[in-house]
Amino acid sequence: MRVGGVAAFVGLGSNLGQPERQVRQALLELDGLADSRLTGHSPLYGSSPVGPPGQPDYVNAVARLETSLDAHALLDALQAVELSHGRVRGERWGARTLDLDLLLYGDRQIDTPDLKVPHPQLHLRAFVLVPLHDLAPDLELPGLGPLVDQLPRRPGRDLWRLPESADG
Ligand code: ROI
Repeated sequence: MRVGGVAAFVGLGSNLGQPERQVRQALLELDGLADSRLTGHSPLYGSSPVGPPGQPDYVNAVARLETSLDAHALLDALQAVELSHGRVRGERWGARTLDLDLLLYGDRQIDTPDLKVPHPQLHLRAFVLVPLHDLAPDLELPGLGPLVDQLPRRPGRDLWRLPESADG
């Protein structure tokens, strides 16, 4: 496979249907995307839901891909993976089996109706910032500056590292 291209970061989140399995399986599927290669991922985290209360805790992680897909083609590919996990687009900010957010696409800033990069909520969400920092501590966020400047000052109780899985 020839890839070469842009480093893209994808946020993974799940809080339904065995969330840890959903996220681990999605990492494998990201590695299998056309014209793309998984070049790393953060540890998995548990997190308290941001948004409407009364939904289960989430599992979150961030993956890095090297891809020669353009940003919109990558978004389409991510949505196909979400659908294969039974994702139904329902209530805004409701529970979901698998959510894949295109967080960053190289150093590009994209503002189209269906795709905004960097992801508009990225700098507000510890469940994205902390795993992104594990993976790429020196990252610059286009239009926002150094990732480290956006990190929460102290670790919150709403985000915790999950143990490595026994089966890798
Ligand atoms: N809350 C957490 N903790 N993790 C998520 O991935 C997540 N995703 C969402 C909303 C509903 C905003 N809340 C979340 O889309």
